[in-house]
Amino acid sequence: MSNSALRVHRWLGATTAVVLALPLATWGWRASRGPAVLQQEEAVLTDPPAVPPPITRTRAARVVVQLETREVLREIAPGVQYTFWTFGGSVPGKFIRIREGDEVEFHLNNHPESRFPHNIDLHAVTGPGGGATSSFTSPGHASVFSFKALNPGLYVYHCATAPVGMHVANGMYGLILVEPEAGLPKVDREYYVVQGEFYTAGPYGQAGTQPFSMEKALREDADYVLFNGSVGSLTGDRALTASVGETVRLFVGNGGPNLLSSFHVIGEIFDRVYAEAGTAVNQNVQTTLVPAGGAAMVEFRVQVPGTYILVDHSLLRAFNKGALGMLRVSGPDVLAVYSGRQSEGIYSPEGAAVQVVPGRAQLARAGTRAERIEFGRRVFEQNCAACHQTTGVGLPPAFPPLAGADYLNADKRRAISVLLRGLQGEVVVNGQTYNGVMPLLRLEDDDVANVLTYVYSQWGNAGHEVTPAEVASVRRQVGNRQPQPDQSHGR
Ligand code: HEC
Ligand SMILES: [Cu+2]
Repeated sequence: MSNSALRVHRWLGATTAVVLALPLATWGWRASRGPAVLQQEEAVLTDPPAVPPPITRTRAARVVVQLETREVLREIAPGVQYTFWTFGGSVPGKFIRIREGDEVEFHLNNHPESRFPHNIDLHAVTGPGGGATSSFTSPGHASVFSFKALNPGLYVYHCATAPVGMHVANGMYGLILVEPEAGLPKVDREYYVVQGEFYTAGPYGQAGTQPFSMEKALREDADYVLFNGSVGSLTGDRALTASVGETVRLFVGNGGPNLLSSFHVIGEIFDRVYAEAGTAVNQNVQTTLVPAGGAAMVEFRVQVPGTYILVDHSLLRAFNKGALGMLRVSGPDVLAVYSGRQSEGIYSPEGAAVQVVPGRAQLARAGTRAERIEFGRRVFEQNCAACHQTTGVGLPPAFPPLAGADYLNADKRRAISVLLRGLQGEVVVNGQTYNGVMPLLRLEDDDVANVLTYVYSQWGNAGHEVTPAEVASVRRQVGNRQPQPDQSHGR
């Protein structure tokens, strides 16, 4: 919507219908001579590997996009749980498809059960921050901004809330396609595949709930390198499919946060690659480089039946860290092109032996101080270690220490209130000034009591016990409600 249209719109809300007849008529008259009034529609969004249908409109439209950020506990590998932060519940987030020239009204909604604020930077946006500055959204809130899609192409979007690397490492990325005015050439199948790597406290395949490891992320030492957010997301029953003779287009992205992808399909040659998802088309390509925060469109015709393996050709990532998917092509043999025996056993994941253990039992309430410390350790690993580090030493100058921290040890009620309300602005810990944002984590009273008792019991700290009753008392004082227990987050 243009600025003047926006003004009219706001004015509409505040004025009576009678007074409005005149300016509306004036605006309609101007519209008939000036830019056409755009037709409005809601964008169809899809979960990977599905892609919304091609756009058939021949004119620009005003497209409304509704995207929700959600934090979900989900399998990253068989028997291994991870709390993913997502755009729409999946990794990568929902696929958005618009057309060059469209005006997009973007709504970012942060689910009320989120623990963190989020925002979105779309590489398809021309404007500071790609939308990030206009879309910072706290849990349970929504924000809206508009942009015009000036350049066609396939673009990455991602969260850009600090610590940015952590939000992206947890899965906050996806793709938005801006179709050129003339549309893309017609193909039989389109799929959505995004690579991203994950950094977990335990090594690849270690069973149980795995927290994010900031230390490993800083070293770029990934435990998992994945297509579409989990080991096996595109294998077995979940393989992509096509029939002999069909044309396939893959919208390939790389969320990173750190690694480049050498994207390759074993047994196929890309007939066409829109390298870096730009406009230039390269032909007859074996492996295409997809940089972190970048994308590519690859197209090929499948001529021979069988299973084709999608990999990052940095091969230990493919066979040992998860970056392996499948495209199953059905149809009659075409011996003139390929005469060999069909076998599926050659290219399959090797992994580390993945053990499956029963899920962790629901936590009981702590009865003793020792239990409180034990339960608190788990809360700490899930919720605090990413920033304050497992050893509590923090990561100056971004994250203050909890180990031997004068700020923490001086005042128990103040520490409780930091957890209940978050903390921002300048704070001095052990003589060093920090000026960051500690997000509000939405923990229950028991979890706050347990985690602080754990923190106070470690690293030479004061040894205080914090009880749920004390937390409840501070909560009444600062006036915020306890979140309801739910199953959707790691505890
Ligand atoms: C996303 C990163 C992040 C997470 C997660 C986080 N914190 Fe913090 N924390 C910070 C930052 C940044 C500050 C300093 C804020 C400022 O500068 O105002 C801080 C400050 C604090 C302080 C006061 C300063 C000090 O060092 O004593 C305490 C206590 C604290 N955090 C405890 C926790 C606990 C316990 C958890 C887990 C339940 C946690 N934090 C989770 C980033 C984080
Ligand atoms: Cu985020």
